[in-house]
Amino acid sequence: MLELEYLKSITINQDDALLVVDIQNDFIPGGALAVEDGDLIIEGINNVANIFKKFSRNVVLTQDWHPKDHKSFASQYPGKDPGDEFQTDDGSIGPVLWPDHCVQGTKGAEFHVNLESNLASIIVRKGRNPNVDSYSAFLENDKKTETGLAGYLKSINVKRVFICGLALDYCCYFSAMDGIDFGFEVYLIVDLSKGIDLPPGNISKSIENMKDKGVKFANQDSFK
Ligand code: VGL
Ligand code: ZN
Repeated sequence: MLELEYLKSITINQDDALLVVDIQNDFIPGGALAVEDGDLIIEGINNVANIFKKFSRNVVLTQDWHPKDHKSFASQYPGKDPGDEFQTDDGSIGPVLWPDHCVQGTKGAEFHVNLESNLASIIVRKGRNPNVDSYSAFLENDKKTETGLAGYLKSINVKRVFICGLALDYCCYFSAMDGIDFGFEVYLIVDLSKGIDLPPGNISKSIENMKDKGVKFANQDSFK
């Protein structure tokens, strides 16, 4: 694994926001698109979210929120299986297909019961267009359609965005990369994020790309 430098003693203020990505039943062991050890980060996320609640009040939750016929689901293509490589020309869907997950209004789409979702100041629901996936909390996968989060954060003067959650190499990763493009100072809280690693090696590749992009790295003890 890549050697990373972790920032220490980060003091949270009103220019900061915490972005908690997709802590939903379907991404937790037992769910449709389970991320290994996804349940183990929830307590730490709550702790950090309470620090943000106190010193910045800006806690953003994202919720993957697909219609039941979403085109990222392998079930939409006869003969295809979850994990199969598949990409539309404009990148709206892919690079792989997923099992049906986080369908609007289902148990799998709900936040995990242990997540203190009452701490949220705003909840961003993404992946609502059946033809376009949205890994990033800022931009859908067509790389054109904004979710509105960047504008919201700018309007309340947020400069630094701290990202944690699921999955490290998809929604956390694309949120971090887009966050930089939108002009934020972006931190990934590494030990409060877990990845899917599909295709294999994807987690280290994502971390490498984030580092090159200027994303900084923290862990849960950085805030104490
Ligand atoms: C995610 C794959 C499909 C994520 C969402 O939250 O990282 N990954 N939908
Ligand atoms: Zn999804």
